[in-house]
Amino acid sequence: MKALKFTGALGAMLVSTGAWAEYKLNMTPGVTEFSHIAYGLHMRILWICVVIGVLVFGAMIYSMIAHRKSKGVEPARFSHSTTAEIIWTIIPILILLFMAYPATKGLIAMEAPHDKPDLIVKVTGFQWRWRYDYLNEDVGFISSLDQESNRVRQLKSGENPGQVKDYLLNVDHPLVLPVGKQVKFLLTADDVIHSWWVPALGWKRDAIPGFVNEAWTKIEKPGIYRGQCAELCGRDHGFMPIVIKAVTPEEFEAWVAEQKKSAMAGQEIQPIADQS
Ligand SMILES: [Cu+2]
Repeated sequence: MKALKFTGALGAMLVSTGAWAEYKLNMTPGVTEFSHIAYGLHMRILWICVVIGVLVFGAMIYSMIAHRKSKGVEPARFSHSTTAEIIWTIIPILILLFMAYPATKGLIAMEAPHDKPDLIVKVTGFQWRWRYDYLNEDVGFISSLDQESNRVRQLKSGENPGQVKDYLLNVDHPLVLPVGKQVKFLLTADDVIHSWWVPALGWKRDAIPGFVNEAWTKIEKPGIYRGQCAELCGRDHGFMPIVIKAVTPEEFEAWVAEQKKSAMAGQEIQPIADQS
């Protein structure tokens, strides 16, 4: 009876397409040139592994079946083969070069884009929030976990947290960036090591006190891109998400103007309208 129930539940899970719609097995391709490089490398190496797996397991299974003892096959008795050793040294070297060349090219491109930056954003990690400063715009603010996630995370287990949208992945003030513009990030921290990671951008950089790390991005399409601190930085490490709101250059200009106005009036920085 138990087994029947289990099979039924498993069957229900498999046919409930709603659950599958959100379920992605593969890495996401992201929205920048660098994320496409990372995705391309990931796919290239995956297929190399698939081909190697098929060849190696194919040869093993074939050998086990075709050369089995019950068929009266006698094992060969040689102990050394120079030809085999040369082959199994050269082929892996070629495979490694085939993987290393595009990987190195991609890393070099990520380190030094040719264009000049249109915008420089300084990212500072704190326990446990991020500060963003738009260096050429004189705009800056702190971005913390959104209030609703913060309230719900402090409930005792067993209490019903309700439905919090983007639980622990939402912030009060997202980092607003223009699409199609070359953005340079300067990353540092004020207390311990943090790491700024938005998967859709295709890279992750440590934010280290006393150091300034650099990273670049050029976002291709408007949208909300979420990430998290990726360095275990203390008790509330899991509660310092990152949200990027990528908007058109015109919307960005308007947002910057608004921030400057409210900063001049001594008001708090206003979050951009909605985050959905
Ligand atoms: Cu952190």
